[in-house]
Amino acid sequence: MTTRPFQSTETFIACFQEQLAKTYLVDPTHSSIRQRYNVLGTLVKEALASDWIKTNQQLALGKQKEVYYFSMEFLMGRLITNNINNLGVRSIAEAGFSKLGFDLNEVENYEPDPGLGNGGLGRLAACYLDSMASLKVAGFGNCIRYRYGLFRQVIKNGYQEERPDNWLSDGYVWEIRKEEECEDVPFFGSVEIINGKAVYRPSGFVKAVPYDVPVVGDGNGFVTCLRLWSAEASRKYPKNRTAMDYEMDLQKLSGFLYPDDTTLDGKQVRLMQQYFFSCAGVKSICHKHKAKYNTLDNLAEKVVFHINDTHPTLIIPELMRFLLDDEGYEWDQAWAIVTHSMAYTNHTILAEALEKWPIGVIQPVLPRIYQIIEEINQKFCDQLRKQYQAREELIQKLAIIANGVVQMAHLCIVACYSVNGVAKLHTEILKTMEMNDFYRLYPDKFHNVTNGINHRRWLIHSNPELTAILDDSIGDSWHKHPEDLIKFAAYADDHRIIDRLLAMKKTRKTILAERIYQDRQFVIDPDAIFDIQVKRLHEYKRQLLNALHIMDLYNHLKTDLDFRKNYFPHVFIFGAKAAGTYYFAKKIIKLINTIANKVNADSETNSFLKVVFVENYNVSYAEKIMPAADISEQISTASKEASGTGNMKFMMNGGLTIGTEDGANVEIHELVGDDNIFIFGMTAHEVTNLTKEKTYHSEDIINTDDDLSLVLKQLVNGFFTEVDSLEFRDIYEKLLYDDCFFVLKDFAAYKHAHLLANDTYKDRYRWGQRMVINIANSGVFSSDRAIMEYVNTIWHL
Ligand code: NBG
Repeated sequence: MTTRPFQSTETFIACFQEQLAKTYLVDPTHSSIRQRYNVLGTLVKEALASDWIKTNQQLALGKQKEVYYFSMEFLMGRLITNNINNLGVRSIAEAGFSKLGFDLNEVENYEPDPGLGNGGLGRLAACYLDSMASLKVAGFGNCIRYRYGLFRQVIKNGYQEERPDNWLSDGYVWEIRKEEECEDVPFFGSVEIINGKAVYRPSGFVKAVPYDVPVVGDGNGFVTCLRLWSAEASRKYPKNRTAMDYEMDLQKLSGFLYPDDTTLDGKQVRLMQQYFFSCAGVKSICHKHKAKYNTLDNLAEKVVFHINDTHPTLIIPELMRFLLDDEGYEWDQAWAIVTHSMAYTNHTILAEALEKWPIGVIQPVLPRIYQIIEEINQKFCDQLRKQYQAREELIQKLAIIANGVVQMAHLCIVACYSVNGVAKLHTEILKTMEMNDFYRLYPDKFHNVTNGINHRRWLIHSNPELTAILDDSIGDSWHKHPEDLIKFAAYADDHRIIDRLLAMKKTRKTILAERIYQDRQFVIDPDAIFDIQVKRLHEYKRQLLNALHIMDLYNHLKTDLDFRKNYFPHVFIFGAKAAGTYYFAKKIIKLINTIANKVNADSETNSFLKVVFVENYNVSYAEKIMPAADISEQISTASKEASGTGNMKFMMNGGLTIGTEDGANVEIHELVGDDNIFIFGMTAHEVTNLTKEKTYHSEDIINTDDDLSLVLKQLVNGFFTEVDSLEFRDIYEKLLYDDCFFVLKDFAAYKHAHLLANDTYKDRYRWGQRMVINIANSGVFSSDRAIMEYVNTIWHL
């Protein structure tokens, strides 16, 4: 194309027409939304190409340090809006489309929302990539190009059903296949020792093909990328597989994203996926580095490998393998490079999420890698014995390999120069409890970087109404310096601003209500309180507490007229996917939908109380939901939620939190003070102690709380006429006999927090003041701040 499409409205229209004709042989009036989307995407990609090339050239010349962020998940959301905005071409695209009679929003909404992640961890990685590009930090993502993302959720008869997320069905306009940069990844086979050197003979290879997706910085001409690896047939074909079997293996390797519960089923495939992208990523970084510097001696000076949770841990032994076997380094030299270039972030203390690979699984699949892990372990244990005079008992506890399993977190802590938690409380728990022995061994390795969210996506793009209020009051410096949002605190007594904030909330609630109506043909009133809990479905997140509380509210509304008089109408909104094999979580979805059917159908109370479960909650749905909440539910059992990031998104959009002292809620609480958040329930300390003491019996609570006792009975006594009375028996029994997340223990406190919120909301002006305080203090939760902390305290770029 000779003309630059985004020079003017005219050039845009001309280029658009030309491209449309070239690709699809249609003129604009006969084009479909799909065609318009693909053509617009192509023009935007062309527009960012020169910046992308320039950035790569600068980085090649500049020889600055780079960071490679390895993560099994990147929940990028739609990129078109981001790219158009960050390139600064929105006004031209908008004007051009309006002349052509098209709706830009409609076309933007056509983009598939790739579900390459489960939840917070994957979305965090995406926010971090955006911040890196926007702050001109040379950072790149590494992940798998899953053919199918996390399932698409359908609710049928109140139950979750999982459908394939076929996000690549029509191609992906942003990606660029880099055939020239493929890497072979070996699997299985045997290792021989020849002249004291290990020689690995894999039984076969898989070709890893990189697809690069650009990540465009905010108006700064800087473009980095997310590299997605796809598995294809290698020329070095495994001898013992038929073509058909081999094709099946490949499909599994980059076929599906695993949901975040780890069942034994499919463990080997998951491990192979982890090695697949770890190996390809490490090799390609090393090859690039060698081409640039002619040596790997200075790798640790120029490269940081960041390990996002333990899933990419295998980059540690893989880099060792590469240096030892392919490059001929001695162990100590190689180990020095590895241990000076790797950093690890821990995202959970939940035992079931801390990865442990049975030796019987890892050794046959990755024989050479397993050998290297064994040697690392051996040397580490020897060092504990000699240098620290550690007792055998402690050595057993800290060992990387013990009781027949490889503990990936231990490997990370031993090999990485930095280990960080994702919120102050979480890091404290790591240091004083979960990883205390390691902390005493390596106190200097431990850091905290509280998570952050990308304020460009979660405020500027998702909430233009609030953005306008902020720009009019405090100017727009906060777009580049989100910490400037604090200036907004000066408006806490400004009636005009508070009126505008309340109007903004109403607008955003109306927009969400329309979306919900489109999806579920269900009407909700934007004048009611929107009380929202959206996140993965997990017992520790306690959607069940929320559900039981709604049942209790309903009982009161039915029987207590005074209560009804005092109750401000509420709409409770849920959004959550449960892992397909997580039986209990799926039951909770069914319960929420059953409660919804019951209360929504009751004409006596449904002007006060409605319940909606939105289907297929994902990033683009979240963009509509986050700005629309009056109340944000962050009610995990204290100590269990490492940070949470939804809590920050709601806060930034003026939602007030009902929450436990958990994860980043603690820091939100510190910032806004007691009056501007509704904190309730047990503290992390209390949870830990009570768990240890084993003295908690939920029956004792039920026996003294008639309301709660009634709610529990209703789970099983035919109260829900649409289901069999056995439907929720398991929930009932779990609560009664094994309430390990203290749902019932926190029930009364939760109820009280809700009453307080209800009363507070009635004074709309005071509520608006609280919104101001929350918004003003949310700047520190920008991912720009988090990335700068990584840059300064961990990556040292
Ligand atoms: C999740 C935590 C959240 C946290 C995100 C991002 C995993 C393993 N962990 O609390 O549960 O906000 O990580 O750090 O998904």
